[in-house]
Amino acid sequence: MQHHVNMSGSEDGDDGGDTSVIVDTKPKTKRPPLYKVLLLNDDYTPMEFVVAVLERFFGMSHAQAFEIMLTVHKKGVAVVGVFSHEIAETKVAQVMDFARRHQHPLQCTMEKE
Ligand code: TYC
Repeated sequence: MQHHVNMSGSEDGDDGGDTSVIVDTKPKTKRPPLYKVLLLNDDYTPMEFVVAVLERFFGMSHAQAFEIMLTVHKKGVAVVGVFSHEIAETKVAQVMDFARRHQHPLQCTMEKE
């Protein structure tokens, strides 16, 4: 805990000497910002490939992965996870590299939550 000493002279109005007031300040811890990892729909990437991506890189069960894949297919985009900046960057790079190697146009991006 940090203390600020407020030494009042003319403002302390007690006609005596200066008084010291100790004011406690909030101990400000700072949580790191979180980032959403987004998967985007396209017309060419096979559904089963997207399911495999969600299982492999996001630890989803087959049922969970199929559900999220369908959400992306129908809505155009879905959040597939929320991570620290470094982990989110790694996930995006892994997915983009995996898609490129298989010659699928699948897009994965991140944005601050
Ligand atoms: N729309 C694709 C299809 O019909 C499937 C798909 C789903 C592609 C999700 C990308 O992120 C995606 N084959």
